[in-house]
Amino acid sequence: MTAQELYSQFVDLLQKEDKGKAVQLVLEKLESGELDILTLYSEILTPAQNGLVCWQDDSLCIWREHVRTSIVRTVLECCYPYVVKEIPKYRVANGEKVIIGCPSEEYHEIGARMVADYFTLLGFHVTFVGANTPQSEIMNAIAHVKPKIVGISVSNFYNLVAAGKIVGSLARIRKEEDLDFRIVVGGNAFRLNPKAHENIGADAVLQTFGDLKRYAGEVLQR
Ligand code: B12
Repeated sequence: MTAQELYSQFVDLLQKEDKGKAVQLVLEKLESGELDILTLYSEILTPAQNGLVCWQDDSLCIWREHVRTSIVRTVLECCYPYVVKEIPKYRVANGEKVIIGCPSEEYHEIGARMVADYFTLLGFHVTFVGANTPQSEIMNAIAHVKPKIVGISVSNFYNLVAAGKIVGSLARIRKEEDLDFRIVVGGNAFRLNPKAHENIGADAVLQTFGDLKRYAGEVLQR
């Protein structure tokens, strides 16, 4: 079965809100080796999520978006053993630490969650602080974890201001306390605004697994 066929089957199950069969389909394909994590994330789950469109007058759409996202979230969590199993295929790091999170009021978490798994595949130790995390808590996590990379995910354009404040504070403590970490950003808000990462002072904007792998290789070689 091609990735395109699997995508169609998966979206059909999402539309029927059949969580059991959606999870089963993915796990069977991963177990048989017909599917790998990168194909699943980039060619099936990401387009399935980003293909969701709600029109303003559709009262059935938003709550259904919640249901579908929750099914995708379950699929992601069930896949974690396969993420761990595939680390030897992609490893560039040796347990160096990464923190991934989203600013306050940013409730879109699937992109951030996938990126956390991308870093795991690359051999990093990942601390996923998740959606809607206050700036003070992100700072507390950094003081405790002492990461090599901090990743901030922003989907909604309006949360770029909050992301900018976090990046500004991160850059300040990095300088004041002579810490050695990179600040990377990603997500829909940066895809639509190609200069935004420069304006808020992030070290890099990354979106795909390929971007991450190349950047991680450069950071670790320094
Ligand atoms: C699902 C969804 C929701 C769900 C989210 C549930 C959840 N728990 O995550 C719910 C229903 C809650 C929701 C709510 C809202 N949403 Co919404 N949502 C979406 C939708 C359809 C899919 C998002 C998604 O899951 N994508 C899948 C992931 C895997 O893709 P991704 O985020 O692009 O991530 C990839 C890369 O960008 C990258 N990446 C992501 N983050 C990072 C971080 C780093 C560090 C790196 C390196 C890489 C990286 O890696 C990922 C894998 O490839 C998008 C559509 C879209 N095109 O984005 C709208 C969208 C993001 N939502 C939108 C809006 C407007 C809203 C609401 C304001 C709607 C409303 N009126 O209430 C609220 C806001 C909530 C809030 N305060 O955050 C707009 C945002 C537009 C804008 N202003 O910028 C979008 C674009 C829809 C649209 N076309 O209008 N939403």
